[in-house]
Amino acid sequence: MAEPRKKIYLKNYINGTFYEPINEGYINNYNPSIGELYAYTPDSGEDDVKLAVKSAKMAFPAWSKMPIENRSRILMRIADLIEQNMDALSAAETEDTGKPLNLSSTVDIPRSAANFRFFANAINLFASESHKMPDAINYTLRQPLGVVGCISPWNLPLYLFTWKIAPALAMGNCVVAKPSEVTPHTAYLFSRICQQAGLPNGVLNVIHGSGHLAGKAIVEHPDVKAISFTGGTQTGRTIAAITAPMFKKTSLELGGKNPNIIFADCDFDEALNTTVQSSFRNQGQICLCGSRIYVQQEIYDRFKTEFMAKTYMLKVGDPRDHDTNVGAVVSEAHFNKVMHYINLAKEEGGEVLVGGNQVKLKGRCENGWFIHPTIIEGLPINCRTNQEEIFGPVVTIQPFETEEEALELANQTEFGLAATIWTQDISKAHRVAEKIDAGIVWVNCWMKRDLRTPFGGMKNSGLGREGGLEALRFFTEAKNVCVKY
Ligand code: TXE
Repeated sequence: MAEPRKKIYLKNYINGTFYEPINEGYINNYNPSIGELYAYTPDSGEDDVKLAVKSAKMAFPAWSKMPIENRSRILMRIADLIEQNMDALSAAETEDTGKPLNLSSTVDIPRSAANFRFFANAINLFASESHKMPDAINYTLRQPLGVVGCISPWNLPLYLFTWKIAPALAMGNCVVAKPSEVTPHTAYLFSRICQQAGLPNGVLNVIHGSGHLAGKAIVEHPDVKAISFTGGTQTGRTIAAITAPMFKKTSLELGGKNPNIIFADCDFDEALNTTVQSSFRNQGQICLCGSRIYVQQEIYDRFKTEFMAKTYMLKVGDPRDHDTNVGAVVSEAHFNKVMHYINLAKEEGGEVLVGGNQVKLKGRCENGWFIHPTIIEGLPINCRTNQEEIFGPVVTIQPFETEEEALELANQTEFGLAATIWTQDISKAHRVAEKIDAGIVWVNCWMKRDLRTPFGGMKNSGLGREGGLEALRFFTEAKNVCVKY
């Protein structure tokens, strides 16, 4: 009989050193594709956070004064090391999340390196404004804030963790960061990479643990000057209620319920193939996935039939297999949540066209949490299935007649993160893009990302924008200096 595999104990990274949590408590960490416990994550508390903030404060003067070229060089080294460790990081991301290895190795980990490379370059070009008056000149200093907190979710673990940390560090801040307790593994490996890259001690501190203990302690700490958060809308609301009276800078990237509007004059095949991706990539667990599909009446039947056929063809399988399209959802709790929504959709009168069921695989993954990609038809816009973020491989599909109707349907939720529009009519594309309630609109594409562009949502999808200059500015305090001559 095979020896049971030794469990991994992850550690906090504080002041350049790896520590066990002070309270010695750990959280069980499961591999969702096999349904097995495989690691223990520190269940850190306020005391660990206090140590991390203290070390970040100590590191701040030297890091913020370091010449930009030197800071940039260290960040580049981190990017290089992420690339050199691509295989190990991709394997860990897949083990932790259940996502296909062909996704972690082509999207998650390359993008994590790209985040560091992008912001390492960006600070070399960053400039602040100056405003001339007849007898004076104003210039704006963009000074780092000090210690900032970065809190990230489980769906794109290292990708979103580095998306926050890289601009914060680039602008000369020191960071206390917490990855999701559901998927902490790559953040731990990443802290080892930072140590190896020669990031000075205390500049980045990684605290593992739950949201209500470690996360809350970071948010509440008076010396943490800003919070950059990605996660659920309710958590965002809880965080905002703490940071608002403390006047902390807060950036919130929250949930979505994104419309995918497909007009009859679209490039049919492009729209169809991309819609399969935008519906089910990463098991539908991307805040940018289009979960409400609206198709113009003239092509509705054909689109529905071909979309169903392509969805049937998706291979739900072992995330390690190179031809797997859909892996496991992230946890048992999330599996139950998504299945609950599928049942709710039926109660609300929806007809399941494809999927709706758990997938039981054979062999290694027989105890994993897999859900068949699911398409539901026949639901009104105001039902819970069409209003709440399910965050799984579940979409609804519905016909519409006119542009006005499509817009009305698209905008009738409390969310406003992303939208996709499919049409060959350039005027219509611009018109709809302008009127849609979303911070990010894709026309005839999806998930095409230029890291210089503003990224974020309106309404209940968040506050503030990440990406490019927006991120660099967020992590600074603007100070205007007016000099009279
Ligand atoms: O997210 P949480 P969860 C949505 C999705 C999902 C739901 C809940 O619908 O089903 O949110 O997921 C930390 N103070 N999204 O529960 O709780 C937490 O430890 C400080 C959308 O996993 O928001 C983790 O590090 N921190 C989404 C991070 O916040 C707290 C991505 C996110 O966890 C905290 C993920 C607190 N009080 C989920 N409570 C997206 N839009 O990308 C939790 N955390």
